[in-house]
Amino acid sequence: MVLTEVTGELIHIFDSARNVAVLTGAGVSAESGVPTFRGGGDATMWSWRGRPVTELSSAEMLATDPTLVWEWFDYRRGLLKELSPNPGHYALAEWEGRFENFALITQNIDDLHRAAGSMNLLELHGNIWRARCLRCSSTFEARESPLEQNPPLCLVCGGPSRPDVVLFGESLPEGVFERAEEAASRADLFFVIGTSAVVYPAASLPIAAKQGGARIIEVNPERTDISILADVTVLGRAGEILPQFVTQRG
Ligand code: BJW
Repeated sequence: MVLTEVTGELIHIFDSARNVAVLTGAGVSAESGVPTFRGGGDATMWSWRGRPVTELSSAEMLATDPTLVWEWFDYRRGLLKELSPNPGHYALAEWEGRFENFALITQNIDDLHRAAGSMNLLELHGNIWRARCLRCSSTFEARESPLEQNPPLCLVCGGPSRPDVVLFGESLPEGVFERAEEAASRADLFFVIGTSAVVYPAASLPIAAKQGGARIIEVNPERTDISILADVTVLGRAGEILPQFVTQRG
């Protein structure tokens, strides 16, 4: 079913759910001004020095030119530090306390869910404000923007670091996907919000949820690869649709 607003029937499904899991992607941050990876809706897309994101955010680029990778992330951090959460992020933070179990799983590295107040967050692809030591593997917060040195040096051993994010061709951090899969499998309601659902293994989570018996609600201005699996696709912007689940309750 395709809708353009939150109906009474959707509110009823929302209110009766006990185990809720949510997968978000770049689209949930689009209304905050964060570019997306593949466009969609009227979102702007990341671009930098005319190079594709798939090349800049790749394990190959990190191996051949780590300085350039840090410059690309420094540029993005400069944009992100000026931006704030939007009503979609705030609605999700508010949902956290409403259900018996609630898991917010994000592919985003921008930290805006946390800035909105979400606490139980599973970050599948890391966080742009963290660095990881290439020598001792410690992770540490690295919030200076612009960077004082490239690469930032490890706070524990002084070794060079890399952004603590999952680049194309890299594996997800240990344990986080397993926890996300567990939450998806036990969900009775699963939201897929603002993601093109083409990057794996994140895109397999709605499938795990469906196999576990969950209803799937997608929120996106456009249909995606996952729409065929969704019980309902609400065509619209996350920042406009998500607050309706709360404000329209009777
Ligand atoms: C709105 C809106 C509004 C607009 N409101 N919505 C199985 C099958 C096929 C391929 C693979 C597979 N398993 C693994 C792979 C390979 C690869 C992959 O999936 N490739 C595909 C692209 C084909 N996966 C990996 O490499 C992963 N690693 C892995 O699997 O490890 C095991 C392994 C190791 C070695 C070899 C093989 C396997 C890692 C993936 C990591 C992805 N990293 C990135 C970059 C992070 C760092 C950075 O930011 O630079 O993560 S890629 C990029 O895509 C980023 C995102 O998190 C991710 C997903 O994008 P997302 O969020 O969906 O954004 P968009 O732009 O695509 O979509 C935006 C959506 O928003 C659109 O639909 C709009 O319509 C919508 N929208 N405005 C709501 N207002």
